[in-house]
Amino acid sequence: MANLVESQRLFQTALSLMPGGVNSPVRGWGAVGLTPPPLLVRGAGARVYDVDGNSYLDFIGSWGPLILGHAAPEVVAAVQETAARGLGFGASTPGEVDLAKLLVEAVPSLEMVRLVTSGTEACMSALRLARGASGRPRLIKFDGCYHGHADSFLVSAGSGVLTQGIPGSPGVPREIAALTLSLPYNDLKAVKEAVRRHPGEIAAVIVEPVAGNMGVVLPQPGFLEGLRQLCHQEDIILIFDEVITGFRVAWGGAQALYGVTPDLTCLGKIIGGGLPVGAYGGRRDLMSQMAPAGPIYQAGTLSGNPVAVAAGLATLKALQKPGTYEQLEEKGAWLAQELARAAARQHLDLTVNRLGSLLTPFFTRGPVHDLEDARRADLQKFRQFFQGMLAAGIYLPPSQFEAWFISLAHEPQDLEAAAAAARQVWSKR
Ligand code: KE4
Repeated sequence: MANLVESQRLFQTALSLMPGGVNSPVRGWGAVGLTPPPLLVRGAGARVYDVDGNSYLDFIGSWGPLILGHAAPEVVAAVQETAARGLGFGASTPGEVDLAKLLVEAVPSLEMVRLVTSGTEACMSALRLARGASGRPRLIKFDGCYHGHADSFLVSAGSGVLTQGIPGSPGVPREIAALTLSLPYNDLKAVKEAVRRHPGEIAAVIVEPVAGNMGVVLPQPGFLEGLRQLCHQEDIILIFDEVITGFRVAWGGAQALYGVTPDLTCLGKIIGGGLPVGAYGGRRDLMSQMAPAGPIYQAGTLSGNPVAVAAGLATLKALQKPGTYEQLEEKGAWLAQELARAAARQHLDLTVNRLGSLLTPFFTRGPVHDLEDARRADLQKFRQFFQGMLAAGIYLPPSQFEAWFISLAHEPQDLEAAAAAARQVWSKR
């Protein structure tokens, strides 16, 4: 194991100052039974460096935003140049007009868009819009999908598939949770049954068009199309949460790739290039109901912050280079295949789900099409793998139920190093 003396010291202090020593739970590494997590001080390209001087090949990429890799020169330059002119004004700026224009031109569902500062804010606001515009209270989401930490989304599936949700966290009132139905991902039949049971009460269906928060789980053929058709028939607002997939799986997101256009879309991560930017948008008749154009309220001091917008614009402009998504596809396909081959050689049960540069190796046999399948994964095997890879200098998401993010900065030798480390870890089993 790497020397983590300084991380240990700092993390002990962090533990006394911040809950679990972190500012977001997944960073606590509880799921992999390792403390301290290394405290990182620098990133460059595909690598990150911790406070003790150890370096790692990074497959988290700040949980998705850093599709260009760490400290991409064009992004750093745009941030420096913009910040030197002021860090924010609480007023409209040319940069946010440019970003809004780029998003509306790129993402099929966007006729209008509102910038916010996180994916949570984007999803929370899209839900309020759907409820405000429809006058309906209920929401359908899917088990294993995560849409940020607003109350209505922190809901576990009820006891029966079709019973109303129960609070997924203390602090979420039962009354709020009861308005959310959480159904199995890819189960269109369950959605139809839920809609039948609650006629005229469902404001929205929200879905990660490619799930990333139970590990990567792909939509089965007909699932997204079926949701689109059902929502159209029942006058339910279909929301695609593309916080992960937006500009990750394709320039126009999963909706462009699968040819299914939602009524509203939530974005985040890549559109901020590593700085705090989220966005929600969609049909003009819906978005024009948001204050101050309409009566539905949402606001934010740092929404459209010029420095964050500059990072997002620089990142998106870099992604417009020809061949970008072909490169990401090639990198993802190669690594997924090598992991599968290495596991097969060791007769290890492994299912690798992948789309483009997003992938998750599940320590299980057989397909993973929903949360129930994902939960069959052997978490002890995942934990051993994670620890072995970390010892080999490969920094993976510290949970079986997260996605690996490959960036344009991951060179073939970096992917080979990760594959070689996996072969090594599995040969020692
Ligand atoms: P943020 O509020 O964390 O910016 O976005 C919430 C969110 C919304 N929708 C999707 C599909 C998301 O994946 C996320 C956040 N993703 C997690 C990682 N799975 C962020 C990492 C964290 O929570 O620290």
